[in-house]
Amino acid sequence: MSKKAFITGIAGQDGSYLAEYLLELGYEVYGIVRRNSTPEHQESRIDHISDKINTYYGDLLDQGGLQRLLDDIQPDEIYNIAAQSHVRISFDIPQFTVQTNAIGVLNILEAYKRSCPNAKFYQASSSEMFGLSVDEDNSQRETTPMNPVSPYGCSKVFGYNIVRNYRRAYGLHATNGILFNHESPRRGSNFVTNKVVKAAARIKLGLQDKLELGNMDSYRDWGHSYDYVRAMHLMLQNDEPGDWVVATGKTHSVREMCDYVFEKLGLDYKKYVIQNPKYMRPEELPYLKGDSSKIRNELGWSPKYSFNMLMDEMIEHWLNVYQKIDYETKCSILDRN
Ligand code: G4F
Repeated sequence: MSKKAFITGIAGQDGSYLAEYLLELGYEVYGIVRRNSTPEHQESRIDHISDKINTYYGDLLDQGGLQRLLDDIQPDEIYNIAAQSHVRISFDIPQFTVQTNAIGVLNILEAYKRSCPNAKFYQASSSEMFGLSVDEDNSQRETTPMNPVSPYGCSKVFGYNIVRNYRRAYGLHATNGILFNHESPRRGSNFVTNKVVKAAARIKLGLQDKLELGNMDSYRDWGHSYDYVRAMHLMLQNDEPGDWVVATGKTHSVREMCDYVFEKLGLDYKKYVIQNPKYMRPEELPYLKGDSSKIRNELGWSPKYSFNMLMDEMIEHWLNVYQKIDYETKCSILDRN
């Protein structure tokens, strides 16, 4: 009999790659999507598999609704990937961020404990939890103290700790993946990698002339979402639950990323990129580089994508999208600029 997986945030970047991956492995896939007054594009990342998966409206803030679904579905594996995932926006909407990312985790843990305690549970924890902490060898790992610098980071620390608490207190197979930044062509356009790649492709094709960014001197450890959803699945195949860092072990500044992307398109980023304080954060996390030795040694995970391969895939994707647009759309984009 095939295994059943339940995914919160199934319509997001990670949810869509995870759903595809689990379908390939023969899983029955279920997931929830938040109701939105503008349905267009809300499920665009999962349109191509919509006839193979089962989606429902649901929300991490509605514990009763989550419990009813888990009662009915009785999944073998639960992946809690839904979140208010934008760090800068968490300064604008801190209460909503904490409700969703902290209380929301508690809600789904309670529903899981009551409805299907024999299932395995994955929590999307984040490298943003480390904040200002860096070990002496310039890396962050499972043992690095957590010192978050954003409402988002603080909310994720609660989620991480409550998962560990439920694991020990109730003997649940509840696991944290501490994922460093992970990107793809499906990344939301207001995260820095996709914002830069889309703009560079448009500048190359004459559809845009400037790109406004915030802090260009922060460093991130960027991997590919596809590699990271494989890690999520691996963690739940382990007999014991635990906490695992998932990272490439390489770090680049936003400036270096811009340099790579624009140069790939034959452009000099310095001619096009300007800094706008609007995109700066009230407090910045300056440096992330993950040590993922634990998951590599214990579970045999390793990434297939390098930083260059990831960026190249994103560049190719957006060049294709913008090269295909017709004359009328091109004129309207130029008007908007
Ligand atoms: O792409 P970002 O918005 O990602 P950030 O803040 O690192 O968060 C992402 O990774 C976390 C894992 O560590 C996840 F938990 C979280 O959900 C999310 O997926 O920003 C990356 C860096 C930051 O230092 C930011 O200040 O890019 C800098 N940046 C510079 N200009 C910008 C911009 N970020 C955005 N979003 N937009 C800019 O214009």
